[in-house]
Amino acid sequence: MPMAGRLPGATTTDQQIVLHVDMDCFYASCERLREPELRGEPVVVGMGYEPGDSVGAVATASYEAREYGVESAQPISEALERLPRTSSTESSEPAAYYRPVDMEYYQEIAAAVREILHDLGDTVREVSIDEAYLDVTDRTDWDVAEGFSRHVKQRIRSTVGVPASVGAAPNMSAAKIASDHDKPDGLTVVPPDELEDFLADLPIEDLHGVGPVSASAFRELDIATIGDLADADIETIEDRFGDRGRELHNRARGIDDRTVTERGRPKSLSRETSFGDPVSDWDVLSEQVTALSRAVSSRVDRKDVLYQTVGIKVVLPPYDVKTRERTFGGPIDEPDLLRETALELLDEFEGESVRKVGVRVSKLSFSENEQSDLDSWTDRTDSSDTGRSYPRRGQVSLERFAPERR
Ligand code: DCP
Ligand code: MG
Repeated sequence: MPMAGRLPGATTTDQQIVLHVDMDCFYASCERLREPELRGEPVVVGMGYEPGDSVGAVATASYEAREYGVESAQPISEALERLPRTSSTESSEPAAYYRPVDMEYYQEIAAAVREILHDLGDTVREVSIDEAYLDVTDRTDWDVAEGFSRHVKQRIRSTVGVPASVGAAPNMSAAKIASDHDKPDGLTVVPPDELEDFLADLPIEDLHGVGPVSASAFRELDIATIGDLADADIETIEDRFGDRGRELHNRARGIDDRTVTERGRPKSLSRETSFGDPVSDWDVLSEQVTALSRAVSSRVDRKDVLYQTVGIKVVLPPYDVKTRERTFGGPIDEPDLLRETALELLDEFEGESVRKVGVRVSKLSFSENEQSDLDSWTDRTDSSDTGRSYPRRGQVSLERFAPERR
């Protein structure tokens, strides 16, 4: 089926090579990393499955559990009906291992994955804890893009130990579809000259942004595949779906002019160091924290930002993440106080063997002219901060609250 021609004047990004990386059943894979007995078994990660709990939902399920119809966002009661807990059944009946959500641990694994992505992509846009777009245009070429994409997967697998699916395409929309195409452990490369054929026969739901409701609305218009949408009359689509319809119509035709950009304002600024071998020497640890505090302070200066919370992260082998923080009475920029606070928070870990240590400032207040950047070790959602400016260093009286522990 021929695809409708490009819109006159539409710029193309055929020169781009975009990778989309999405981890497979991410939370379940993280659980398998610290509990290898769970490999190959049905695993459900969620809340509310303990006796006496009444509500809760599935965060994710391993592909083995998905075969029984267990899926993300399902009420946990329904999951338990489909697949009871291993401990509550005879060994011959199908059952799943249930594990509670442990965000801090998943964030730590996600950070290790991100480190690899930033190493392999020129620009990385993180869209969720387990998903990112990479601009790799200057790192590879279409004739070797498959090998490059495989390398990304393998590096994540060998360094961090969790499976990823990777899609490569000339634009973000198609890369997203490609990474989803062959999950789990998928690898789908769609060079520009194969894009039209690749998209044509896929069901309309495969287009990102088309959920069950839009899909049935499209079907009412006899549009069942992405190719059908590509061939559809733009006016009909715009009448029914508005601007979003125009965008989806373009994406169906392989047109998506977005370039991969990093995200906006960070929620926190941090610096961390990993040790090849765990370190328990107190002098080494406190020197590291001093150096990291200085590095964070200079980042704070560059970004012209104030912070209200100072925190440290200490990772004990293999991925046991401890965070401690202290929140002050108002926004500050005080390098000495930052360093002293970080060192005081570190005290608790004297004598521990440490794999990684980090210093972070959060509860940020931005002045008007900050540069956007990506430097937090947690979720990096765009902030809706109003950009008010706050008094500069020395102008704020510091009223110390009891440390907030978590
Ligand atoms: N998640 C959640 N609640 C949801 C959806 C997702 O808590 N309703 C969490 C659990 C997932 C993680 O986010 O592991 C990543 O979401 P994905 O949609 O990428 O799902 P998975 O990685 O689990 O599975 P897939 O292999 O389909 O990517
Ligand atoms: Mg995923």
